[in-house]
This record gives sequence, C-alpha cells and structure tokens, in this order.
Amino acid sequence: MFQQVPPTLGNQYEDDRVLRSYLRRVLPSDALRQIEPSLIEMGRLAGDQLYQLQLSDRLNEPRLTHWDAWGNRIDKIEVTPLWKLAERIAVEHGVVATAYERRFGPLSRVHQCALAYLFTPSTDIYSCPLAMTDGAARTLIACGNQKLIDRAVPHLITREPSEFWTAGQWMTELTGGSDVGLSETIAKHESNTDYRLYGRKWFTSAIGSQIALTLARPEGNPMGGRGLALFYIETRDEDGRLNNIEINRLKDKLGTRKVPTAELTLNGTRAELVMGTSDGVRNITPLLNITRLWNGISSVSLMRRGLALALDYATKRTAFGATLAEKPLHIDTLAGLQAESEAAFHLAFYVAELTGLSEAGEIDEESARLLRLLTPVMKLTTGKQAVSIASEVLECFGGAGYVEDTGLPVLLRDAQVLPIWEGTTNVLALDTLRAIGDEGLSKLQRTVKGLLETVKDSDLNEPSRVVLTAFDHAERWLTNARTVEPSISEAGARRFALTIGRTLELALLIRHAQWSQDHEADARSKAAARRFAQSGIDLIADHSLDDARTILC
Ligand code: MFK
Repeated sequence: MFQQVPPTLGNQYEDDRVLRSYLRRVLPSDALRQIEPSLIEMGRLAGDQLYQLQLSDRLNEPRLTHWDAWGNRIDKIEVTPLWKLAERIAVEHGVVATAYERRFGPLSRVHQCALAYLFTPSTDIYSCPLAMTDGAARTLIACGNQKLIDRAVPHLITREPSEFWTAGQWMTELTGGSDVGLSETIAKHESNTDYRLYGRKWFTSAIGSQIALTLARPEGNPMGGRGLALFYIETRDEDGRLNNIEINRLKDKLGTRKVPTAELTLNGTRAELVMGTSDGVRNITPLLNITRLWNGISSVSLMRRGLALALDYATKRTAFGATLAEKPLHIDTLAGLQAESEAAFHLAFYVAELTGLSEAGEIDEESARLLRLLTPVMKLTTGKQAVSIASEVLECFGGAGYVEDTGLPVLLRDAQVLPIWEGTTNVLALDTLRAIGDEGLSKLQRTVKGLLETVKDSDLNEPSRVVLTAFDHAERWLTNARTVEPSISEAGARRFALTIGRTLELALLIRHAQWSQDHEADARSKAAARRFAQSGIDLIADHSLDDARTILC
C-alpha cells in the first residue's frame, strides 16, 4: 500500500545557503570561525529536537488558572512544554545576550539575529518574549536610568537560566493598538519616581514576564502621546504575588496560540518612572524599533522554514509520473518563492547591520537616519511577504498543507500576525513618510546607487535597471504627492513604502549576487535577483482618492 514519506528537516544552519553565504560576506573570516559552532548547534536543535517537540506539542496551549484550591486569586499561567525548553535554550545560547556581549562590535547584532533566525521557526513564537526582553534592555539603556539598568538589564541579557527575566511591552488599550496616545491608564503619584497605575491593558503578549514597560498618563498631564509617561513594572513581589494586576483572560487568537496574550486590569500597580513624566511614546520607541527588527527576522525565518519543508517534500512526493521536484511548474513556483524570500532576507539583515552600528555607537548621522527609515519599511515589507509565502507553501503540499496534524497550517496562522503587531502595514507606511520628513529620498538614493556600484556581471544589468527605474518613480511620486495635498500622499503611502522596500531588497540581493558570483563562483543569488526583479517591484499607481471613495460609497 502507498505510504507518503513526510517532509523532514536537516541542520537548519548547514542547509541554509542564503544565511551562510551572507555571513561569509559580512563577517571577517575569523569572527565567522568563532561563531559558526554556535550556529551549527542552533541549526541542529532547530531541525531536530525542537522541531520534533514542536510537532508533538502541537495541541498544547497556555493555561490561565485564576484561583487556587483554597480560594486565593493566583492568576497563574502555565506555558507549554516547548516554551519551557525554548526559554532555557534561548538563554544558554544567548539569543538575546549575544547582542549585548558585543564580542564582534557592531556585527554582534548580526550574530544575534542569525541565532534568532534559526531558533524562531521551531519554538512556537517564543521569539515574542525574547523580542520584548531585548527591546526592554535596549530601552532602559537608551533612557539612561542607571538604577533600573542595574536592577533589570543583567537579568534580561544573562546566559544563566535561573537568573533570566523576560519583559513585557504593555502598550495596547481598548482605545486601540495603533493610536497609543489615546491610552486611558492613569498614573497616581506616590513619592519621588514611584507611581501607582490604574487602567486596562487590552493586548499584553507573553504575560509570564517578570517585568514590563508600559505607558500611563500621570494625573494632570494632557491627552496624546506626549502626555503619557514610560513606566517600569515588576509584575510580582518577592512572595510571587501579582503587583495589583488581574489577568482577566487569555486572548483566543487566530495564530501565535502558544503565546499567552492577556487582558489585564492594573489596580494600583506599583510602577516607577523610567524617564521623565511625559513623552512616553517617544521614550518607548527604542523598544518598538527592536521588536520591529525581530518581527522582520521572524518573517524571513518563517519563510525559510516553509521553503525548507516544501523543497524537501518536492523530492518525496510523486504525481503524474515524477517527483514534484522534477515538474517544471512546481520548479517555477518554488523558484519564485525562494527568490522572494532571499530578497526579504537581505533587507532584514541589512537593518540588523545598521542596528548593530547604532548600538555600538559607530553609526554616522546619515546611516542613523537610514535606520530610522528602513526599520518600518523592512518590517512592513517582510511581514507581507511572510504571509504570502506561507500561503503558497501550504499550497505546495496540496490538501496536506490544509491539515492540522502535518504541522503546516500553523505556518500561515503564525505568519498572519507579522503584518499586524508592532505596527500594521498602514501605520508603518505612514511612519515611513514621517521618517522621510522634508528631506526626501536623496540619501536613500545614494545608498541604493552605492549598492549597485559593484555590479559588473551583465546578467545583473536588467535587475539594476529595474531598481533605478522603480526608485526614480517612487521619488517622483513622493515629490508630486506632497505638492498636491496630504491626503494624496497618505492614500498612496502603502504602495510607496512597499515599493521602497522591494526596491531596496532587489538592490541588496543584486549586491550580494555579484559578491557570491565573485567569491563563491555561485550563480544562485544572481538567478534569484533576476527572478525577483520581475516580481512586481514597483507597486506605485496613480489611483485617485476620489475613485477609491466612489468604489466604496
Ligand atoms: C516576533 C517578533 C516581535 C514580537 C513582539 C510582540 C509583542 C506584541 C506586543 C504588541 O503588539 S505591543 C504594541 C505595538 N504597538 C505599536 O507598534 C504601536 C503602533 N503605532 C505607532 O507606531 C504609532 O506611529 C505611534 C504610537 C508611534 C504614534 O503615536 P503618537 O502619539 O502619534 O506619536 P508621534 O507624535 O507620532 O511620535 C512621538 C515621537 O516619537 C516623535 O518624536 P518627537 O517627539 O521628537 O517629535 C516621533 O518622531 C517619534 N517616533 C515615533 N515612532 C518612532 C519614533 N522615533 C523613533 N522610532 C520610531 N519608530
């Protein structure tokens, strides 16, 4: 009787041509030699033990217990077995710590993102608490509050599991996840920098954390984001009792179901000011930028996982007389997905490089502005790609991709969160326009042209032309939209930001393709660049807002 062989994974580092080739280009060979054992080990865990546990852990979900047997309110969260193991592995392998130990200067962020990229797809979005932990450490450091840095940061970046704390990021309230300035939580002053918080937080991810950074409005402050202040909370006291926090319920989400995301009531929660009594939104932005980087790395890592499974399965599944891997249409389909994900990879890791330069204090003003601009661009572009690739990957398995116990549908459900949390596509598209400000695109244009300077292979001429044409179009559109009226640039912001993202992805892929051709005699990235160049880089269209309104009325 026929038996289908399921897809399997090998060592997720050793099998990843794109990651390995990229690291060979950006890391000095001595640094690569030093970090490679850690990547090989993480790749082994991700492809073997963690992946097997992920499959067998599929039906487990976090549980919230409100009361103990004796009537005491405990609000205890029990996470899944994989999450418990994932925490230990993440801490011991420095999936957060590596960025702060800074063994390789600015490139430590690249090392850390490579670990996170390998770790994420096999650990049921344990990347969520790690992202917030990383972001909280970065925010406390950026705010310069020495007392809180000394108190919390060593726990957030430790490699010792018994010392490790995770951090939450409690921003979203019932008034909305995007317009954070509407937050209603009130901060009543007690003494010095100590306050008590009263309010409801509506979407607090990974609620098992030991600390949280949150926003609240000190009494008497004006409305809006500037009237909010940034607060530090320790969630439990020394006896393990919650800090006047009630966990009302866990969210029943489409995906990321292993992440215990809760609704909370803060009822006199003790909190400490992190920095000043206002400008909370601005002060928490280091956290947003780090979690947006993690979001992008998660996007490319989930794309890679889907493709690793689909590529393997194509060699094992036979239909109409041959394996799928031999079928021209299947080859063409997979090649398109590979090119798309390869382009996305280079943008996510480019932002990691810039983030590392910034953290090491080695970034110049121009690159700092580029980082500010490219963080939302990268997050929104890769988030969209992750959903589309996950959907296509499921289709590569036919009906099996739609059946839960293959472990495949979760790829699509989890990917769907990536364009939503940490700023939706539209919110980040508007943030892109704000980050460009009055300066226009001249600096980005210099960067893009610089990326193409090394191109000498004539096969890359046409992709390079696509980059320059798309970029030119984006620049003209922006100049024109801004001379008309704000609603025009707002209405086209998403198409504009995605065009910038995809254009830069192509430019980065071309730069890498030339390098790979020169140094590895490998033409695969070049083929990917040629393919991606024909995959809808320029999405700008002159749709009229009046037409859009007409369609909807
Ligand atoms: C798996 C990996 C990741 C997992 C993490 C999962 C955890 C999930 C938990 C969550 O979902 S947490 C909620 C995430 N929420 C958001 O991301 C909020 C989305 N909304 C925005 O980003 C809005 O644009 C924003 C709240 C920032 C707008 O608020 P405001 O009050 O209108 O602020 P405004 O005036 O735009 O910005 C205030 C200041 O911050 C300005 O500077 P100035 O005060 O100097 O003028 C801005 O320029 C600056 N700013 C804003 N965004 C910035 C920034 N600066 C640097 N970087 C940014 N990204």
